[in-house]
Amino acid sequence: MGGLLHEDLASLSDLDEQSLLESLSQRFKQDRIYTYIGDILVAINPFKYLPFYEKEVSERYKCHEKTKLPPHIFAVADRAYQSMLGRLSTGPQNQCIVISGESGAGKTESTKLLLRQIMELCKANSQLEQQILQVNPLLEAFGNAQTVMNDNSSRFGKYIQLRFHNSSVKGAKINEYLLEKSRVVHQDEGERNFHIFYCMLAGISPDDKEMYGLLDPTQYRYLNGRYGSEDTVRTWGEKYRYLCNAMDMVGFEEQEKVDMMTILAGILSLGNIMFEPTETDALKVTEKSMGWLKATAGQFGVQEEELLRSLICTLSVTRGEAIRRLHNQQQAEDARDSIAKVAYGRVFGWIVSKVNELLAPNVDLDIELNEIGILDIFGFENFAVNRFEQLCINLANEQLQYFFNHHIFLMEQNEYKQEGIEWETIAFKDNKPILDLFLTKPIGILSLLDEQSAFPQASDRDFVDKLNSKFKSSPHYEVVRSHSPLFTVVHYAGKVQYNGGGFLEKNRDTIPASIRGLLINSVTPLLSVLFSATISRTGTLMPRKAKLMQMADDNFNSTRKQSVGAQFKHSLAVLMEKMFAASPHFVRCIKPNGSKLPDLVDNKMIMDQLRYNGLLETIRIRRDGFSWRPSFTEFAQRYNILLMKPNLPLTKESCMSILNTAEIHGWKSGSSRLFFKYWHQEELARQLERLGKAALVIQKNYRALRC
Ligand code: AD9
Ligand code: MG
Repeated sequence: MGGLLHEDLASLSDLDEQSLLESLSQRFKQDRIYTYIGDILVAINPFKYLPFYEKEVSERYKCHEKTKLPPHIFAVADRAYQSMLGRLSTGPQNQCIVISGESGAGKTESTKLLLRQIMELCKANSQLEQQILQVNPLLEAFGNAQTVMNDNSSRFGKYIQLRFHNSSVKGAKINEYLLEKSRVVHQDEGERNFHIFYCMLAGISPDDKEMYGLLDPTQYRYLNGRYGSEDTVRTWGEKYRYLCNAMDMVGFEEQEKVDMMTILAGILSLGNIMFEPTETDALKVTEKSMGWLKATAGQFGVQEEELLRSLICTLSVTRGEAIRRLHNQQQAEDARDSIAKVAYGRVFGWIVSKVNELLAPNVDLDIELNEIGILDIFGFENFAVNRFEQLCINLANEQLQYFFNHHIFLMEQNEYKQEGIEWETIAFKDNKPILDLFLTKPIGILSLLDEQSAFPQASDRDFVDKLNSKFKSSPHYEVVRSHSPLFTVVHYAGKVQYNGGGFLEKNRDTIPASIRGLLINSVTPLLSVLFSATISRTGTLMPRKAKLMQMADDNFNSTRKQSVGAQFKHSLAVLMEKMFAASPHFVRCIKPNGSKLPDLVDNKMIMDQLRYNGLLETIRIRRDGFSWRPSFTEFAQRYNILLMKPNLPLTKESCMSILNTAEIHGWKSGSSRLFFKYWHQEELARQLERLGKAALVIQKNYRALRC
């Protein structure tokens, strides 16, 4: 079949944009959603169930030769695992799998498949592996939501680090990035709140519903008064039961689950509190929402009067004197929403730290662990209205594209130059200038945002005016003439118009002292702990509370004073450092259409993605280039066995003898290293394996003879 010929696009001698598009869409129409570009996997989202992931398929892809089976995400898992163990190159090494693509392209599904297959590769069916697999549904319930681009859109980024000793998994760590907290209080047309709210309301038993004080879902303003069809509700209910099970398996305690659900119920009630003016300057809670105030106070475990006070006024202390400032209606609503956002955000952060505590490797400190990291962030987004969250999400995608470019184009071509390899430079779209537009100090977008956020009187308009004056001549920035604080960034993946409204507030993300004080005093242990980060650890806390407290401290203390933008920038830098220190594997996810439908190809949409992902250039560099570049020492050390001479000097000459014996062709030699095609590594691995098998047979015969 024609499609089969194109399983590896880097093997084609001549390819232009149009034939690339045709190759991919032909394959897609035959349900061949996976295609290689050398060692890079391209995955097109099928939006339908395909019988590709069954046990039998998973078995077939274990320790397989890539060229003998069709392209598959399981092959990426296998390669990362074998490389981590040092079976494909010199010695065990940390690996990272980088999955990219726009919102709804299939990153999270790919992550789950990778995780599942890596756990299969570890073989043993231990409790730890089961726990690791349960983490995803748990995080998805709290961190994913329906958007117009994806029904299960990740509203946070995650980097999962799987830790191994030899071939078995010893633990895992989740790093989370920037949960979109604002979704708790507001969702745009056609979107929903985080899954957990709907699942909880659909799946909870009538008794528990009463215990948590939950009412009819359509009553809640934070859910937009919308719920779901009978079928959807049934699915949510099933998900909730599954989730409770997952929490048990991961190791959450009963009381912790109860506390968590009570806080979520409190958030829903809080959202229904509305305000109206009184005859004096003060506000009061409307008659209709008195019941909600009472319910919230009960669910949050705080005094009703105290809750009311923190909503309708702010207390500040200036020169030892307490000053009370009354809120207007907008400020009261903002205070209400900020309690909801901060409470939800902290519950999420706590879940992640709890998971990390439960899955931490339980091994001696001197045992060396190797790692496979899997990065699944929120994909590139361009909505009708794009806010601060989209700016951060798109910045993360810009950073990832840079990481890809750096590895595939920059590093590789620099090495050709340094090592004197003859090479015709392949141009690629370098997005470094866009990254600089965001990150340069002191005049990048994030620095200017921080500068403006430091002035209490500054407005979002002032911020956008500042951007306009600084960047009006940048090719990656466009001034928008409007009364609203709008501006446009020309991203690697297209132009996005942002609405600067709310940027300063979201970037500051401060919790008024009175709100923190209110929640610290909660009688719900979990809530109190989540807000006690500043209390001394030697306080008179109960042991359980003290433990929770320490986790909360670790999670929040270090980053408390930084702005959201600065924190995000820092966490991206830390992530990049980790990723640059590992061997990367790339999965490029492509979205075939904007309607989330199976068997539908929108050629323009795919072409746009091929272009901004730089896939044509990637094919060229993988076809003509040398993606495996071991030093002479590394190479001789690993493959001297092919000459049956373990004490061979680690020199260029030894490498040449090995390559001669192995009859490998098409490689080049530089001044300090060798340059191989991506498939050479597998060819050599095959020869080593054959040799290993032969050695085993000899051993067996020898033993048989002795008997
Ligand atoms: V976002 O940036 O988090 O908004 P993702 O993560 O890239 O996005 P996701 O993996 O959530 O997208 O995929 C979107 C939907 O496509 C899933 O909910 C599935 O319904 C569908 N999908 C994705 N990959 C597959 C697949 N391999 N097989 C079947 C798939 N369906
Ligand atoms: Mg996702």
